[in-house]
Amino acid sequence: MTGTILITGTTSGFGQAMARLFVASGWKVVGTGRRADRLEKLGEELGSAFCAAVFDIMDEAATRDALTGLPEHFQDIDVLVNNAGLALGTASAPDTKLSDWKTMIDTNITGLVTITDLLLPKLIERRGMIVNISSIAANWPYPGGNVYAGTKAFLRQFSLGMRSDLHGKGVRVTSIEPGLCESEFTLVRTGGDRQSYDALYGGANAIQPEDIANTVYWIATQPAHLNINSLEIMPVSQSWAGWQIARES
Ligand code: 8X3
Repeated sequence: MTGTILITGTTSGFGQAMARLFVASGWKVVGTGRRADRLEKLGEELGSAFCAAVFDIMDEAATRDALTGLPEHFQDIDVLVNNAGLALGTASAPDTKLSDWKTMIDTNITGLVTITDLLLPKLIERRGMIVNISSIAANWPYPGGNVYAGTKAFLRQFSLGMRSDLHGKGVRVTSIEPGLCESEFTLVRTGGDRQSYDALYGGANAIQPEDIANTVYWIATQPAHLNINSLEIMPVSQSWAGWQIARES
């Protein structure tokens, strides 16, 4: 089974790995992002099955223009992968910046909802699929997760709600909730701090972007009568710790 897939955030990490895998598997891929140079390079690598759409997902008008401006043979989108998103910092709530919180909400929620809304008529027409990249942070609170985790919980619940709203229309919706994954995502989260990045991943044998690409590919190629509602994935090295208790003495 092949088709046309639009993947947001293909300039690095999960998105780039997905673009490579889907093109290699015979799909047409629309890859989006803000960094034109990176998309251009990916386009050179992947050839004519890849179409770069450069825009900022936080800009509604730019998103609309980019979608309407897609070449005709990339317009019939069967699968939307909402992959673009970010975490800014792991500080405790009193030590975070409100501007960082708003950037995460604008990107992870407002941007995602906007592109989903714009593509919905096409996805309904084509009995398509939406795959939302959430996080284990949606399901399990941890210190420093605060707004990032909140955005990912929104995403998981939005996915399930969309399934209900699209009942009977043949559109499939999935929330994927990955845990510790080695990608540029964490370098963004640490503000480019390579030492923290290395300390986090050292010996952890974390999830790789290709693992998530394989998962999305598996979901996208399930028979049309099956819907994967949600899928939580961790590396074997990651598990839960106990409750924290603030004692009075
Ligand atoms: C981020 C994964 O493990 O840092 O979505 O919460 S984790």
